[in-house]
Amino acid sequence: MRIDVVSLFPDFVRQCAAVGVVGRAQQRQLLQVEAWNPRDYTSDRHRTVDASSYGGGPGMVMMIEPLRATLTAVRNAAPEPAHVIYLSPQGPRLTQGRVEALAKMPRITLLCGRYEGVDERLLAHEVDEELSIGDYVLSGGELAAAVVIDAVGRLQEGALNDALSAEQDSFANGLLDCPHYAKPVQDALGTVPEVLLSGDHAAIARWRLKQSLGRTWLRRPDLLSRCVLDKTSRALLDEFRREHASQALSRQNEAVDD
Ligand code: 4HQ
Repeated sequence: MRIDVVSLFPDFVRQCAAVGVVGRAQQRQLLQVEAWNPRDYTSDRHRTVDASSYGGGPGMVMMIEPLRATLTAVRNAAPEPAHVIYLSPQGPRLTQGRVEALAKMPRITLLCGRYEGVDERLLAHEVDEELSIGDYVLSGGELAAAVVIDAVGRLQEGALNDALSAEQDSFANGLLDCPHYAKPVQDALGTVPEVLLSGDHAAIARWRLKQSLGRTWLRRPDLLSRCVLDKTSRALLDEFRREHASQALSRQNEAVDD
């Protein structure tokens, strides 16, 4: 897969994409990330990319022409459709479902805004999709683009050393991840749940699914209401809820005893 990024800070984008799993995916030629600087597509002496906002007020707006010229160069750099995505809080929020769909595309282009953003006419004519990484304000689209590159890059076939690990991710099944433990078994901070040491793979899978269901119910009930649980999952979640309720009761009694 190829990802082109249009940004006033191309080195920052390249550095973000050079580390960890995504960096390795590039070395393995599973992923190609190219950064483009709109300043290189200006024609004035000052390499101007922004101008003040019509209507007045503070802040600058990224102008049409340098971005249009950059996107033309991007399109001409490879035969596949460029599928241009603008990162902004005005878009629908990025989800793992959308990440999985983007990861299957041969090519995407990420447009990063700075200042107050990009001239609306360029967005209307050159952008296929707008995406937000969350309800907060960044100083530019670069970190949002890095989020997309990371989430999409790690899903490229062969990027993860263990092919199963992508299927076990949080959200891959619509649920939060279960707790994880490493050595030592005994520590001042606590002990590892017994079932994980049992070697009983069916019991371990059951425990993990139960924890995933329980944590999703406790921490993100909004996710749970969106997925349909089969009979086994409903039974496991009921078990978790009963245990949670009786644990809450004994905590209450301890508090009274003290
Ligand atoms: N910005 N999700 C404003 C974001 C953002 C977000 C990027 C700040 C675009 C112009 N992008 N610029 N949240 O806050 O994607």
